[in-house]
Amino acid sequence: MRECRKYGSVRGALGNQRSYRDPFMGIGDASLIAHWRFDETGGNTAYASVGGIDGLLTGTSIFDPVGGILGGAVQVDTTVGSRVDMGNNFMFGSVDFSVQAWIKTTSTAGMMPVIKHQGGSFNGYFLAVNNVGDGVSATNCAHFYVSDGKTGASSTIVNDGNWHQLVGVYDVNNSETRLYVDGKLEVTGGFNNMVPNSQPFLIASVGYVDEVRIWNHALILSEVQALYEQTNNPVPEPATMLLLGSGLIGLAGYGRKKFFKK
Ligand SMILES: [Ca+2]
Repeated sequence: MRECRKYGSVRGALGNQRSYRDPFMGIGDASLIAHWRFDETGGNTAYASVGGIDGLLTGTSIFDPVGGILGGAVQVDTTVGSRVDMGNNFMFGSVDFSVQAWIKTTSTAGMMPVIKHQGGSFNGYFLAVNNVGDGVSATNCAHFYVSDGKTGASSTIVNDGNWHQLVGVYDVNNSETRLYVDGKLEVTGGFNNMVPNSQPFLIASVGYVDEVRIWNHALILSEVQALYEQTNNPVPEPATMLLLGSGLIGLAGYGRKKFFKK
């Protein structure tokens, strides 16, 4: 795994096209309050599979039906003002919550794959990549911000063109913010009370974004790890399940490896 500012070996690509059934049943279901899959094949609406708040693609934002970590993804470029806009929703008080976005980018521009924030003062929250002017030096890395309680930069480089899972956690009981990258806890940071705003909840990245989720719960390591692992190893498809019963799983696995190899 590459680390920020060290430039070691490069993570293998996870592959672009995946056929899957929902692999997440049971992980944080009770506290999942929003989920966008970005599996649409066209149009300007990102339908919520949980939560009922759809997103509007603005500017040059476009769906890529086969480009996601699971199924399709949305491609956005906040440097030209193109985003996905969920409206003035998901403004929380000082209560536990967690947000996830999977991203794929090679950009060094400051970006917020998830943002609910008014510029110019301490308020709201965002997941950020690169430097976004909040005092965290995070070139090539990610961090999480909640009303100026913020983690430092991740150790993992997240703009290397591979898919990365980012999860930001606001944990009131432990008075901390946390950032997980690719199923691992990377940075624990400071805590402030939430300062509300009336800004829209946006996907404001540069590149691909998939599997954006919000929970009204402070996810713990085992939950984040399970989400990461099950995204990389989706539940076997029905055809594979049949092969399981006939002892041909090795052959199916071989075929799958060939299919996903880049
Ligand atoms: Ca997807």
